[in-house]
Amino acid sequence: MFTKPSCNTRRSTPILLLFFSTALLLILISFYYFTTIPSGIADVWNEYRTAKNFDPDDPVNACFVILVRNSELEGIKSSIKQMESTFNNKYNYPYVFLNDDDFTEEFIEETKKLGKAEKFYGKLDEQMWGYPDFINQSVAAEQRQKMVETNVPYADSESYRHMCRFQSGFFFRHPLLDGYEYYWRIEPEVDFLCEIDYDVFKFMRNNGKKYAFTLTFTEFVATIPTLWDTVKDFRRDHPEIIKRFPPKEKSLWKFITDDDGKTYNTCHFWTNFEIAALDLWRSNEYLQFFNYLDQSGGFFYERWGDAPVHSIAAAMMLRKEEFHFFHDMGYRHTSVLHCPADESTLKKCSCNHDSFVWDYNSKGSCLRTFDRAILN
Ligand SMILES: Nc1nc2c(ncn2[C@@H]2O[C@H](COP(=O)(O)OP(=O)(O)OP(=O)(O)O)[C@@H](O)[C@H]2O)c(=O)[nH]1
Ligand SMILES: *[C@@H]1O[C@H](CO)[C@@H](O)[C@H](O)[C@H]1NC(C)=O
Ligand SMILES: [Mg+2]
Repeated sequence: MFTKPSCNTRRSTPILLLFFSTALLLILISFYYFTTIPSGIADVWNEYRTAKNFDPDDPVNACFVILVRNSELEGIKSSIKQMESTFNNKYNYPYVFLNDDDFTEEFIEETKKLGKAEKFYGKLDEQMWGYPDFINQSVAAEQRQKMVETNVPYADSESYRHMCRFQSGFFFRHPLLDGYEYYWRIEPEVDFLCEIDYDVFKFMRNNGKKYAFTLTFTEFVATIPTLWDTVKDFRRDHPEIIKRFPPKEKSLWKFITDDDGKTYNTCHFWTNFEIAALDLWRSNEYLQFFNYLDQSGGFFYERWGDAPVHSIAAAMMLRKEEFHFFHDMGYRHTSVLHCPADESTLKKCSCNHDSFVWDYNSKGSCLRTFDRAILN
């Protein structure tokens, strides 16, 4: 039976008890408050904001960056029109156009007409688009001819190799990008298929995101025979840099290797769509990594893509929570499409799941590897 507390005890005992238990509670609360690390998202975010000294509504210094040829004018007009109508007519982030050649007047005139955002046009110099002197160009030519037999795309293309090296090591150092903290890379002939009704760059900054993607893929092994060995050599030769990276289990290490680094599983983010923080690439760590790869000659003697190079570096350098998969952005490049899976997002999109949903279903996708790496 339930018994009521007796009424005949002396009055002072409960008062004293109340006093001491309240005091104990207060001591416990302040102990907890001052000694534990805040674990709620809001606390972590507040800490981050204080450290970075910004307000969530502060503007972000960000731009679109577009490497493009004059001959691709129609293709880039199409991409920009869609970017404007789905996102940028509300936010007006500027566009930076880059080219290894001079942009024609026609190109500048035609692209300036698209939307209200500011547009800037720049040319690449010899250092950003040209052979470094440590490359033996006759060896490079022989190697290109050998690669033709493997049937990989762009096996014999010189310009494609300059493009991949530029995107790996130089675009973020172009003077036109100097004032910016974040960029969104765009290519000609792509589709942006969903209405985006929030400021993507503020999302990146306010949530501490450094690298974001929509598509993942495996790489043609014939284009990167010695890339992973070179990464391993870098890790061996530069312990002082590796030491500054997050520990493997806090990084995205498992996105790029299934056997703790023995081999590269070839997973990478597709860089034709890329939203990221420029300080990732401008960091001393990345520049040393890029230079090490560059000196080995693989951009020219093989055909290393900027996608595996960026992905391997980001996977080693960033913490898991600094990555973001923009599942809500419909995006198409060539025949590969990402279309949002959830029904309410899909209402804002002009794509469907009837075909080409590579990132969810294809064996060429690494999205599941990404999910696994994030979760453990
Ligand atoms: N200015 C300039 N831009 C280039 C050159 N080569 C490639 N690009 C640009 O670099 C980007 C990637 O080149 P693409 O040829 O589309 O390569 P990709 O996306 O790997 O392959 P695709 O499947 O053919 O689209 C595009 O924005 C091109 O416009 C070049 O020689 N000069
Ligand atoms: C470049 O490679 C070619 C062919 O292998 C070789 O004959 C030549 O000596 C090399 N040039 C230099 C400067 O090393
Ligand atoms: Mg392309």
